[in-house]
This record gives sequence, C-alpha cells and structure tokens, in this order.
Amino acid sequence: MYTQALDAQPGAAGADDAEQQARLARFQERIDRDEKIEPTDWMPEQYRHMLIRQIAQHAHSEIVGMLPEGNWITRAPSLRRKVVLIAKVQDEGGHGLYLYSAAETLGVTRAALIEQLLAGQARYSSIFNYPTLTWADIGAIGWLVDGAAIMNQIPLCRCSYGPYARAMVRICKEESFHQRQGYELMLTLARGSAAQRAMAQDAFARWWRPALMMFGPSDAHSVHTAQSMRWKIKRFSNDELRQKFIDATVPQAHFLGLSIPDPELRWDAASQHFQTGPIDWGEFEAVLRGDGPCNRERLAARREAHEAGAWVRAAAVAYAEKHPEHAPAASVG
Ligand code: BYC
Repeated sequence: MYTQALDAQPGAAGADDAEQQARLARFQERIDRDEKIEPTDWMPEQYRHMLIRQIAQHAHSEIVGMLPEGNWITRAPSLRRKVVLIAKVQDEGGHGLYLYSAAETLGVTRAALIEQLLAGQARYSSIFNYPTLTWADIGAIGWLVDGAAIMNQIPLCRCSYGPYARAMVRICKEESFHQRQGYELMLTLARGSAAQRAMAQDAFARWWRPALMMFGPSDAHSVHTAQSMRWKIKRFSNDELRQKFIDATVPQAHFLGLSIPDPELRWDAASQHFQTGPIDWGEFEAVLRGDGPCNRERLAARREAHEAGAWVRAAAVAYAEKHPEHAPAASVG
C-alpha cells in the first residue's frame, strides 16, 4: 500500500543525487505554496517518519488520555455531569481512531502502533501520567489540558499532510466543547462553597505546571521543531504555543478567582506577555522516561483493556470473513 511514497526514497536504487535533489526541491515548493500532501503523493522518507511519529504519539495520547477522566465516570456528582463526562471520554476514543487511521495512510498499521504502545516503546503526552485525585481535577483537565490541546491543535488543522489536517478539524471542534465544559465545571466550583473553592484551587495548583509541559521542551531543546516547521507540520514552536496558552489562561484563572500557583508569574509590559517562573524540566524528563506518578498504571490499564477486548477483535474478524460484502471500499485520505 502507498508504495509510491515508500519506494522512491533518498538513495533508492536508480535515483541519482541530482534527481533526488530536484524531487526534494519540488516537494518543498509544494509545501511553500501551502499545497496539501496526500497519501499517494511522493514524499521524503523523513517527512513520512516525522508524521508517523507525531500522529502515532497523538493517537496514543487520546487513548491513554481516556483513563484519568474515565476514573471519575462512576463518581460524577450528577446525571448531567456523568452524561457530559461519558461523551467527552468517548470523543477522546474517537479522536484516537481518526488519528490511527490518518497514520495508516502513511503505510503503518494500527495494530503495529498499538503493539508499540503496549510494549512501552511509544510516547504519549506526559500530562496523562498524573492522577485525578478529586472531582475538581475533571474540571481542571477540561479547562487546562483540553485548553492546551486546542492551542496546539488548531494550527495542526493547517498541517501540510492532508489526512492529519482533516482529522484535526473535527477533533478541534470537539476539543472546544471539552474545554468549555471544564471551565464551566471550574466556574461552578469557584462559585460554590469554601470547600468547593479549595478543591478547585488545589486541582489548579496540581495541573498548571504539567499543562505547561504539554507543549514539549523549550525551543532550545526541541529536536524536531525546525524541520517540522519547514515542512509545515508544526506552524508554531513549542515556546510560542506555550506563551499563547499562558496569556489566554491567566485571565481565565483571574475570572475564576483562583490564584496562579507560581509566585514568579508577572505581566511584562515590554513584551505584552505574562512571564512565568522556570519550568521543572527534570520532572518532565522523568515522566518521559516512564517515571511519572502514573506511567506504570496507565500502561497496565491499556494492556488489560487490550487483552479484555480480544474477543471483540476476533468477533469483528469473523464477521468480516462471513460478510466480505460489508468490507469498507479501499480508499485513502
Ligand atoms: N509528552 O522535538 P520535540 C489531548 C517528546 S491529547 C511526551 O519538541 P515535537 C487530550 C517528543 O515526542 C493531546 N513527549 O517534538 C486527550 C520528542 O520525542 P521523540 C496530545 C513529549 O514532536 C485526552 C521529544 O520529546 N497532543 O488533547 O516537534 C483528554 C522532543 O520534543 C512531549 C498531541 O500529541 C510531551 N508533552 O513537538 C484530554 C499534539 N513533548 O519522538 C486531552 C501533536 C515533547 O523524538 N503533537 N515530547 O522520541 C505535537 O504537536 C508535537 O509532537 C509536540 C512535541 C508539540 C507534542
């Protein structure tokens, strides 16, 4: 499948250097003209790898991201909150599926990607390795985690790779609902009893810094940003998006009457931005190494879910064999 993209790679037999350089130049010109690259188009092998890496990590994040919130479905304090939370968690599962499908257009299988995740060989967002200790954490996740996700993902709707960009359009619409339900939950707590306000403040204090880390290492330490931006996969650097998030979120916290858990936070009139204290990159690296508060628990939960779902996959395969007429038409994008 998609062999055109896989066969004609740098150094492939028959493609001499000059021809290869010309191809790469034509590819970059298409990107510079803001043309979408589609699965059957020629693309450099490194571009394909960059996309598989990012889209797979993104898909895994959505699936693992169901766990911290799923933890509270049975304990949601009202029917309305339960319905909203179930819908949100289901949306995250759906996002994972669109993203695995987008990755598959690049020549990998969903099964292989999931195997890497379960083997502990794949990354997913650091944020999902923190625990959800109180109901206010559900509000904080919607407000901060989905808020950060939107800030990062809106530019991905203009990503140069067509299937990823198109998947992001719907995902962003749903994330917007997720962010608003989280903020509304926080507002309810902030306007509630003293105990509810304290719970909201505590959740904010625990999620603020991990949310800032979601944007990835500082630009000085980001490995992939420069090339990713040349290929218009990323449109903004990690620090640029982090700053946009901080500037948007601080006034929202003020409106909630919550104090920012950062004594060094200040408005910088010269740059017209809020400035935060330093981020603890040691903590970020520990989480990426697998030593965050919940890394082991998250992978164990995914493995258990995968094993428990074996009969569903077997049933789907048996059904497909019995009813080939229902097989989806071969299509890309
Ligand atoms: N966590 O060179 P860099 C959601 C890794 S889910 C873990 O800057 P890049 C939601 C990075 O992968 C939202 N790892 O990389 C779901 C790289 O490692 P490798 C998830 C991180 O790719 C449920 C290394 O550090 N969103 O919305 O240019 C409920 C160097 O980084 C992280 C996406 O996935 C991290 N935070 O930039 C609620 C968005 N940050 O691969 C909400 C799509 C960095 O070299 N992804 N690393 O081993 C992106 O936009 C980019 O991949 C990133 C990183 C900005 C995350």
